[in-house]
Amino acid sequence: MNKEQLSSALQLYFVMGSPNCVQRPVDVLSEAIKGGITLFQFREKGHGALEGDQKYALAEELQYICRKNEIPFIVDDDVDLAIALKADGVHVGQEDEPIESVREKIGNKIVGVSVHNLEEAKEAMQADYFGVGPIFPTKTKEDAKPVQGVSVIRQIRLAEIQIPIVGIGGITEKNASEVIRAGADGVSVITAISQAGNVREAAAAIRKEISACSKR
Ligand code: 3NM
Repeated sequence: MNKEQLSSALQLYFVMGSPNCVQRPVDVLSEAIKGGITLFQFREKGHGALEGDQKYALAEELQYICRKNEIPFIVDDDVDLAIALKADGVHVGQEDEPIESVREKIGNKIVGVSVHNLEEAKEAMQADYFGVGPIFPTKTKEDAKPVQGVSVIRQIRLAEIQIPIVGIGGITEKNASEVIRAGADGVSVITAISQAGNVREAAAAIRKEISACSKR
């Protein structure tokens, strides 16, 4: 996947694991795909998260749904799982494995890195994309850094760093366009899709907002 294709795939990046769902994760993912998500990250974290064989089995099921629908499948944090599943990529945080070692293990697959300021972005120039957050208040990540709005996205763009960016944290249909206008290629969303009464409609509403103000 080249940079243009990745930028396009990042438009509506749905992130989820079983603790984020009120319905069955396979149903949530299937409905989110029908609503128009463009990329998926399996993030099995938080209270009640599956481990071991159960985590692996759920990852396989979700990857199968992604493959059938040509949605790239990214694994959060767990580089060994990403390699075992031949996932399309992996996403790592600042506290996870360093990007150099991830890159060495995973080769030319997609590597995303969470960054919270310009300095971290400059240290992670081997990344294929940056996840910048938390943009808005979120209840999903217990150890989230302080909320900073869209300012870090603007700073990275002003520094003429061209790596694709997704904003994350508290993003909904109502505020997604602000993130794109600040210079992001897309938005990463957990709760606004995974816990919506109608998952398909929630995804479609966010996708519509992004398409309306996209640079393309
Ligand atoms: N990472 P929701 S915020 C997984 O700031 C994650 O890096 C963040 O969930 C960061 O869409 C976050 O439910 C949680 O707010 C996003």
